[in-house]
Amino acid sequence: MNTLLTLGWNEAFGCYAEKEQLARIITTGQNTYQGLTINGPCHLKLTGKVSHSITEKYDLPAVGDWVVTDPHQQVIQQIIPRRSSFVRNVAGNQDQRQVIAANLDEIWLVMSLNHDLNLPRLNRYIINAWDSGALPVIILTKADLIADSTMIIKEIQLEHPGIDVLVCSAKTGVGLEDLQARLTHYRTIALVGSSGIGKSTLINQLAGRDLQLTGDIREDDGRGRHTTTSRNLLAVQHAWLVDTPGMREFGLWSTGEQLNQTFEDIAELAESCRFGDCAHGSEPGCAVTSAIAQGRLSAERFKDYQKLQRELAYLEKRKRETELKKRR
Ligand SMILES: Nc1nc2c(ncn2[C@@H]2O[C@H](COP(=O)(O)OP(=O)(O)OP(=O)(O)O)[C@@H](O)[C@H]2O)c(=O)[nH]1
Ligand SMILES: [Mg+2]
Ligand SMILES: [Zn+2]
Repeated sequence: MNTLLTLGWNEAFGCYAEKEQLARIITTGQNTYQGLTINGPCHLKLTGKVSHSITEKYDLPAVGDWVVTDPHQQVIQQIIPRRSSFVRNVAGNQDQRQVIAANLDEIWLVMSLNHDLNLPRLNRYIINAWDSGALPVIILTKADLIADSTMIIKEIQLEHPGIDVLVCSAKTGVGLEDLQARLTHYRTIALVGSSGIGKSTLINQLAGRDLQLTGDIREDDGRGRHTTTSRNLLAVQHAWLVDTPGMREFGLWSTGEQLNQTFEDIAELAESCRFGDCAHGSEPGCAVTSAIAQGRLSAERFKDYQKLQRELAYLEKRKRETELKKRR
């Protein structure tokens, strides 16, 4: 049986209802939702009131969302504000924003080491991922199909110094341990990327059993067949993985606003540093390093924060360069 903790609940959501009435959305259908509560699975519909209050797709319950149900666990009375969400802008239209998954801790941007590797597309994914409020991780699959991936990895790491790049093969098992190591603390991780790159295969490997269907890629052009057709939240080890259907295109562009919200605690600490431009290194009177020393802030979390800062600086630089080029 699940507890709120094993469902991925976090105190930071705040207190909303009796804990029996809290459900996590594990998959969505046409106007119906499958949820999971501490008492087990439930089928949910939106109440008329909630339905009427929804003006755009973005506000509909998405996989990973937390909702408040009625005592019989039949209807959704409220959607709890998301702490993060991976959003795709369909054709740049704000009304068409689609939430791929909500309340994520990490987003695995999956690409395969054969035909799929497309660095400009990777950049678009990365920007959206940072904007989600979750940490992006680059996962390169099908390592068995390439003799040597060192150069590609170097190139990606140089472009994205703030992001972990992991290489694996579901076929040989190479690199799976490093992925496994991230499946702790009932974190929620979405796998996104094109069709046929092995997202579902990877999930099955990590789970040690076939949770998801997988499909061959087409022989003529190496593209996938869109085997996975719906988004699903799956319990794998001590984490929740969201399998998603392969994407064709990806809308942009981010504002970066959500980014700092992810690390609100650190931003708040930084305000008490003696120097306004404190780099939280060896400066005297640094509130961040003293919080780490006193165990009030985990060093790991601070490392993630620093990565984010580096990545943001990089994105800013890229944006400026793009704008300069446009003006010329
Ligand atoms: N050689 C090799 N093939 C792999 C690997 N991982 C997956 N595949 C193959 O790639 C094909 C596609 O795998 P899927 O897991 O269905 O791909 P997907 O990303 O889930 O695709 P969609 O559900 O369509 O988005 C299958 O034939 C897998 O056997 C790998 O590490 N090495
Ligand atoms: Mg799939
Ligand atoms: Zn400081």
